[in-house]
Amino acid sequence: MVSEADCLFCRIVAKEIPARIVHETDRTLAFRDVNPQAPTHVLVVPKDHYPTAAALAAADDGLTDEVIRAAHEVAEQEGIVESGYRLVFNTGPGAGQTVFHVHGHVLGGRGLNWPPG
Ligand code: DGP
Repeated sequence: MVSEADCLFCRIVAKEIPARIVHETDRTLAFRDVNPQAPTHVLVVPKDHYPTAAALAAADDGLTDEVIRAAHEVAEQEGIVESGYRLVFNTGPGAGQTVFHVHGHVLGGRGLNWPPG
């Protein structure tokens, strides 16, 4: 596994830091956001360390597809597919990314406005 010792989400993947895990595959992990912005707020990450969505996409080995599929499976589990859910990858500090291990936010369970702030 590609891991970085000082990466918070690598440490969650390694189960060194506890998280409320809701979904797991060989190459992805999904856990509840510690500061939820909606009734459902789950983070989906690749287990390997890629800092941003751009870096993950550039790897081009099918992992991007797996992360998005896992996000949809989380939405199905959470019962938010019919009402609609949002999948967000904040990419770069200017877009609000604070943890540099790529993660998709799965948000739902309430009305979601557009455009986001
Ligand atoms: P972003 O701003 O897009 O990089 O999102 C980072 C998210 O990570 C933010 O919504 C809060 C969440 N987060 C930060 N630290 C932890 C943690 O230790 N555990 C969990 N479960 N979530 C965390």
